[in-house]
Amino acid sequence: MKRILPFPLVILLLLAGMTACRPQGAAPAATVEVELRNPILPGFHPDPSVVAVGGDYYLVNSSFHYFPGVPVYHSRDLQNWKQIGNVLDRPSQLPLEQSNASLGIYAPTIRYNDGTFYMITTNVGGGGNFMVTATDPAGPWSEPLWLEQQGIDPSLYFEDGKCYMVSNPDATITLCEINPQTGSTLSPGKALWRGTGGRFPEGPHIYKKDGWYYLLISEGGTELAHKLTVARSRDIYGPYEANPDNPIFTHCSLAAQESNIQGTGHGDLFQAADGSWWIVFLAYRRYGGDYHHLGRETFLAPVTWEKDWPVINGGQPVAERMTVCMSAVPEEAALPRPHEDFSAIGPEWMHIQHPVVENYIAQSGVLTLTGNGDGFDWGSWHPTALLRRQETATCRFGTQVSLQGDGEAGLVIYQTHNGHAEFFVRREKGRSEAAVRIRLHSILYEPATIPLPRPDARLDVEAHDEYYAFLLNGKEIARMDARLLSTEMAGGFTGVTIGPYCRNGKAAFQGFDYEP
Ligand code: 6LW
Repeated sequence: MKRILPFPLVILLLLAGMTACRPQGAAPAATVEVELRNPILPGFHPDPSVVAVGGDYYLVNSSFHYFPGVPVYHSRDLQNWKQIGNVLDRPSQLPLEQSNASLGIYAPTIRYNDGTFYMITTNVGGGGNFMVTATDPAGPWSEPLWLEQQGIDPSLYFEDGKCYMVSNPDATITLCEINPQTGSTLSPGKALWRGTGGRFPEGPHIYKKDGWYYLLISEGGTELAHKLTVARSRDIYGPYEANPDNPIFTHCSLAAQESNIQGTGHGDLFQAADGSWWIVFLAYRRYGGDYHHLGRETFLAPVTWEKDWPVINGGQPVAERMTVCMSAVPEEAALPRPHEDFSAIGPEWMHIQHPVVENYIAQSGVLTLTGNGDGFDWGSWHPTALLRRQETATCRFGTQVSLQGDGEAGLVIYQTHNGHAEFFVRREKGRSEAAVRIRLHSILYEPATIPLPRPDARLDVEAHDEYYAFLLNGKEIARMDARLLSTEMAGGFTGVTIGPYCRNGKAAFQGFDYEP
């Protein structure tokens, strides 16, 4: 019988000049060659985990000391992802006292079983491993069930009414059975695998396909030596045999040494609605040499199976643009929001640790922030600041800020407490000025200080891959090398976030403009 493509699909194929193709394992539905744009989630989106439920895909990332924690994204086409909430949006779910850019929420895993979504993760320094559940991944999610098995990067695997947890205590991937209703441990931890000898065996996930249990892990640490390795067994408790072709994916290779994409690892495999296999994983893009400041980002690559082992992207390095076979589902329209008026503070806005709620008032397009003395240095843990991810190395953001009396308020570019920059208006003893201040470890530097008639100014920042330019009322007054805020320099596991802040006094912001 002749297959008639739905009209919108025909248009889509014609417009894009796409050719039909069939990914391995995919059902004979309409699939086409498309250009995959990586990273699928640019900017600070590390440790991705994904679950496919019918034709819907849900993805989570780690969030460290930010509140709310664990962003949740939804997609139907694997290319366009929309944030639908944050898993941990109540302080009771997310103790963050003493937390910083190297602590707090590490690698989450999202899974679905029998009508319930599960998110399991570690709050490092804040109670260890726990999981929460929801019937709708947009929330609300439950209060935490705290788990006994130690190690980081816990993951869940469900089969035949049983729920297994895997994590890496003592650098050994270890499995136990748990009660998913209570979190209690039902079996002693069984050591499964220590990896192939790389440091930091972590990020384990278990999958089953064609009678094999696969144990996918990361080794080498999250920097340049990061890699994915895999082992398999006929029995979930092992013994596991390592793939002779390990590592199955790394950019720490001759083939990828010139790539701007590095640090590839920490992946999660999944099967799409059409039967094809994919992996989400983290990697970062380098700017200005071996430096990255946007954080570890979420990438996607196709997976095939050869001799019952997964092969990622045909064994080749990934690129920012790749031709892949995908089901031709219509794309969701991405919603660019160049001007944020704060009428409804969306899920992309975050705070460092828990906010002091009464210090934030949004009304009629104006955001009024009250400072509490906290800035972004060590010891300042509750700054009045609304932060969002800087997603592209080239972008522009800005605001009009007016101080009401003495104080300091403006824009922050924050990587960690060791590396951040502020562009602000300050009023002290009746004198007003605008200034740029850069903190890098023990160095504190103000490259520009400009007197102002009033504590009121238009502040814009232009990010140009390797540097930031600071524009006061439209005129450039200073530049900063972006490498100063790189993870290599400032440390942590996060990426640059940007937004309005008020350190002292009270300030009004006429919204926030952000153009990627
Ligand atoms: C995470 C670990 C990792 O727990 O980095 O790159 C750690 N992989 O799996 C923090 O994100």
